[in-house]
Amino acid sequence: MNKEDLINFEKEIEEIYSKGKIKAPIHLCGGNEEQLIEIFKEINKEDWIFLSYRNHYHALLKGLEPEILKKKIIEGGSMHIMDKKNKIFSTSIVGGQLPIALGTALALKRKKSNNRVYAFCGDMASETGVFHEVVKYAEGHDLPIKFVIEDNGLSVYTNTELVWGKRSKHNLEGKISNPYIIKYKYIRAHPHHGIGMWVNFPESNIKDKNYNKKISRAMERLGGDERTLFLGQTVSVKGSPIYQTLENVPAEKKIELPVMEEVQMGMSIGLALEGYIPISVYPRFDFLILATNQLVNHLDKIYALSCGDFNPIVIVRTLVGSRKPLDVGLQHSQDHSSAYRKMLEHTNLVELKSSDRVLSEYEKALNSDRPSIIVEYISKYSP
Ligand SMILES: Cc1ncc(C[n+]2csc(CCOP(=O)(O)OP(=O)(O)O)c2C)c(N)n1
Repeated sequence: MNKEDLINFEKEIEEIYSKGKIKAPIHLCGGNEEQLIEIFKEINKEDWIFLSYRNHYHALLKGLEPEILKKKIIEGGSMHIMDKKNKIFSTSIVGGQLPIALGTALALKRKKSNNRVYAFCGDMASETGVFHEVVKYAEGHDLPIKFVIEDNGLSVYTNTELVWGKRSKHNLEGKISNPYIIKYKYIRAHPHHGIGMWVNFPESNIKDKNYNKKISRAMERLGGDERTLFLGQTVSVKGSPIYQTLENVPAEKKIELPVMEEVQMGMSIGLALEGYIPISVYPRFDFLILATNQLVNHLDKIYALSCGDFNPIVIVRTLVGSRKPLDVGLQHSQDHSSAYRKMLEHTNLVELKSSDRVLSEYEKALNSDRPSIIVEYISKYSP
């Protein structure tokens, strides 16, 4: 596959997507042909590649036949292209590929194989705790793995450097000389996902036109309480549905966070110990799973563990992605409400299935003497 082949492949995908024929998110690689072709020169047929949701060029350069890839994309599998023959693994959970890549590298070493592992990830993923653990282990055990950081400076709409505060630049620069790491400038010629134009699906089934309007009103109401703070991904950067619901919340109450779901839950508890009521936002229930340790072992149990001395009130807001007409896939659309109800004893969980209960449920959560999880449904959001 040369530069032109890659560009033509993506042009065709863009064209199909623009007609509403791919009912799932796609992430385009356009603009990065030369950089990726260069990196793939050292990757052999028998090596493994581990990827994120943005994987089309990588899969093609690894050897996946364009027709097979096209079919997978049209069927809605773009965010998790997998192929055993070509040793391609990808996931739409940020950083999810990294520990799996590490395990495969360990297996190759134990088998005395000459094959290697290449794990690709974004610059935000490269700043997460899991990245540091995985690189440290790989270095410490001389594993046959390389990490390729695709540095576009952004995490969806969030500026990776700014969101970590003043030490971020130092961290990123420190990685350049590491022999386990390849880092290159990734040009974002397209938006994070999609093609930069709104695609209408004729079978759109939004019935509850007031749903997100009421959520915005509820957020405004919570924002008016002096104890509240709002934290999470995309709470203060334009572009996401979450941001839209928080537009009327004062800017100084919103704390934009890096991708660090478990830390976010712990921070929310810590803020609550000092009397704040954090509204801790998780854009998908599937990402809240990463915060389950702090949620189940701490937030839910601190009241009992401290014999009622501490009673942190946190309002967790999470969203279930849609399956129809846009299907965001198995890693972005799961509703784990019943499983969480089984795990939680002290925390209320509310599934907001219709707009009539939006205001009252958020009001209840604000005045409750327990933490709350409020589950919203993206399929009910109007554009
Ligand atoms: C665990 C998890 N948290 C949040 C998201 C939402 N999300 C999807 S892509 C992305 C951006 C990650 O940034 P980076 O690692 O720099 O990747 P890139 O900008 O190259 O896509 C985020 C936050 C997710 N998919 N998984």
